[in-house]
Amino acid sequence: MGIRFSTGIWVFGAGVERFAPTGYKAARTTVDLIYEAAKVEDLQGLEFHYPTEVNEENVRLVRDALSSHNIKSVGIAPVLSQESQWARGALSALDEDTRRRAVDRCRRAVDIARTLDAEILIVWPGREGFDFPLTTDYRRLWDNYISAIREVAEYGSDLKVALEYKMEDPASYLLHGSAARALTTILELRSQGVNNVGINVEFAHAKLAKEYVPETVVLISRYRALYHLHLNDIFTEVDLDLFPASVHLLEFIELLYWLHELEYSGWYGLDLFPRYLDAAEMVRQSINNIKTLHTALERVGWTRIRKTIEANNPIESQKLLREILSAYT
Ligand SMILES: [Mn+2]
Repeated sequence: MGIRFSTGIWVFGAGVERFAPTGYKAARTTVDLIYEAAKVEDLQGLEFHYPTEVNEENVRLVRDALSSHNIKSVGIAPVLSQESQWARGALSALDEDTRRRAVDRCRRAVDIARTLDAEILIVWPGREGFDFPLTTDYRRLWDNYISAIREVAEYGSDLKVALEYKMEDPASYLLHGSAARALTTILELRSQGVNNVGINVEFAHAKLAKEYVPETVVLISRYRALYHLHLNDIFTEVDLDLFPASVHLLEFIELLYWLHELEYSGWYGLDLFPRYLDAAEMVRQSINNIKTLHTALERVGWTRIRKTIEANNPIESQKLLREILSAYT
């Protein structure tokens, strides 16, 4: 099958959310969480936030724990939203001191990524936007944001910088609300000679942007910018990181087809929120959902699916969907 699965170490954490401010479970050290993650048979990679989950103090312990469990460090995500210092923006902040601190946070995250041999810097620009109308010079906001991403990408020139877009929350309005908006930043930076910025597509965030995710990954791949995936699912408007394919099953089937067709060779990252569930079991079931769907597609045959799509016949496509579902056993 050749799919490499990773997930965030935060998936194994206490599960703090706005309606459970102390979490659903006890807090544990990152090394203990790695031990927990290692129980998931098909998990080959982990992602970490800097500095909350990995930092200068524990990075060697984390590296040793990963290597003793034969798990790869995939990506580091600098924390740029969950602290009061970023309330008014981080990389795009109109306050220059704040913006310098945000760039510095990313540079340190790059250093940690190098120590752990991680290939991706995940930038989730959750505060890069604004909260209220008539408060912001949008020209300065965009200038600040793009020049900060440029600085980070140049510092981390040996890494892939993956922007994770989302419409809103925590900021009321985010600059990168959709794949196309993130692509404008990527293309602008390329015109300045910066070629290591791409996208981390989170399934639920794409749904919030009213995107059809199979088409979205094709658009992004057109620009060779599909750097990473955060697979999960969502009912309607609240981002609760559900089991992948548990709501949008048919869309997920087509997504897996296109990732194969595009020869996507990156990680299949899982961004999940187990809440009160056992985290290892949620990751295990998520991987099984994806593997089983992938096997169903294989059984039907990639060529057969490609030919049906090429035929551009909606009636035949419905027959194909049922064929894939009956292969899904
Ligand atoms: Mn995510």
